[in-house]
Amino acid sequence: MTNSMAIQEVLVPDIGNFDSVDVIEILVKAGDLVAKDDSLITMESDKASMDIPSPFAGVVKEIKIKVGDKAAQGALILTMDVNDVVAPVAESKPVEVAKPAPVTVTPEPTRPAPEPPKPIAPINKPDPVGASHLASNGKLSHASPSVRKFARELGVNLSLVAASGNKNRILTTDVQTYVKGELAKPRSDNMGAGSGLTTLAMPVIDFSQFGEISHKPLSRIKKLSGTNLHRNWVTAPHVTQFDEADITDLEDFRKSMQADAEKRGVKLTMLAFLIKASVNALKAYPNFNASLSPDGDSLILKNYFNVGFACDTPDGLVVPVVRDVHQKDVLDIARDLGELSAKARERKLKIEEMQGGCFTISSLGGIGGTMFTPIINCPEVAILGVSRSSMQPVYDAKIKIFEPRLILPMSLSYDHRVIDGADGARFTSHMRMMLSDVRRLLL
Ligand code: CAO
Repeated sequence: MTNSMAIQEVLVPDIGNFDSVDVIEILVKAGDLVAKDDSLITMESDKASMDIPSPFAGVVKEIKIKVGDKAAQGALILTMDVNDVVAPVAESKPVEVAKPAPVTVTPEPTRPAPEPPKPIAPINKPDPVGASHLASNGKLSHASPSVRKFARELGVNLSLVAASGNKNRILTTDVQTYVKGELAKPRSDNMGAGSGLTTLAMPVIDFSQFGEISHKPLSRIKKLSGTNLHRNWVTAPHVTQFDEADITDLEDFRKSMQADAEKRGVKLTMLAFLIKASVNALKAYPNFNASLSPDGDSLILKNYFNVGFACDTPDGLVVPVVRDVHQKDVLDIARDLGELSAKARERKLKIEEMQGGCFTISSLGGIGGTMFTPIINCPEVAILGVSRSSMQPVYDAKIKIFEPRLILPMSLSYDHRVIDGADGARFTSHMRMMLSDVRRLLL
């Protein structure tokens, strides 16, 4: 049926055994010049998707259907001004899945019989309703159901794909080219939603061209800790606050207690005092004894005080945790340190002995170095690094003299999302105060 000699109605053709099918995409708009067989809309049932081709060449007058409608055979899709380029189909044919039925052209402008849609492709997941495939040039991009399916499977947005086919049609090879191009681009690492981090791909270099090489596989611990350290490094914005503590008196005290501790089978190390002092500082600055909630909206404050310590083992770095430090004296802490370190080196640490930490200390004092920037053991929010203490001249203003004092370098890295710089400096000042005054520390 025609509204005038030039205006033709385009109806949903025979679409096979489907009563009512979703319209998932409108591929043309009013004013578009379409050729016969150009896709007009895409329909999708729960089993198949199909493009409905234009039975005529002409100019689209009015779209009579919209995305989200359900339509059956005979439903009006659009009207088209065909002027004198009418090419209606002679007879209605059922849908053929593999190939469209041949079209017979008659010169009379009769109501077009439904034409078979393009081959049916099984569906994966429809694109978001209403998401027209507008190409970068602003025109609608066309693709067969099989190409759309292919793109959906790969998660490719067809509007971003350059079409090389006839009449701006996107071909399978166009989708492949697009994917190859995207893969070759600098990689966006999976570092949490919205991280926005883009890193250059590491170049693959054959080092043997420069000299002799050999391969050494990474230990399981090294692989695991490497992945965690990398995540923590890129997730938490780190700031490292450096400070120094005068531990002259503390070291004298430790040495004076050493023999007594040994009798009890304990090696009284500086680390035990550091752990004790850190809990005092965590109590004074509770935001350090916290974790950021997963949604990033709040702080989870902890009323327990478990302190982890980085332990160097032949297999790599592990972090055993001394539990309930606030309920322990320095000797208890030193005993725990000795036992946990021994277990770590003998690979006998249990998982639960490495869990539940609130704060971590990484001591390189026994090895060397002046300062370093430790990586936070997330989801903790801070870590204290200590380096090798050394005798330094310290000016005593009261007696106007330089005195040799044992100075311990400290490096506190904190998560700047949680801790402000002022609190970072307050925390290390508190540590300095505790470590320089044994009485306070042991109270
Ligand atoms: N300054 C100077 N000397 C120090 C010191 C310091 N800050 N800390 C420790 N020492 C000395 C000790 O007095 C001891 O000397 P003696 O043998 O003469 O008594 C010696 O260094 C070795 O100490 P230790 O290793 O027995 O004990 P510790 O408490 O210092 O360390 C542990 C224990 C488990 C922390 C350590 O063995 C370790 O594994 N450290 C490496 C941690 C690490 O790898 N951190 C980096 C992680 S990446 O962020």
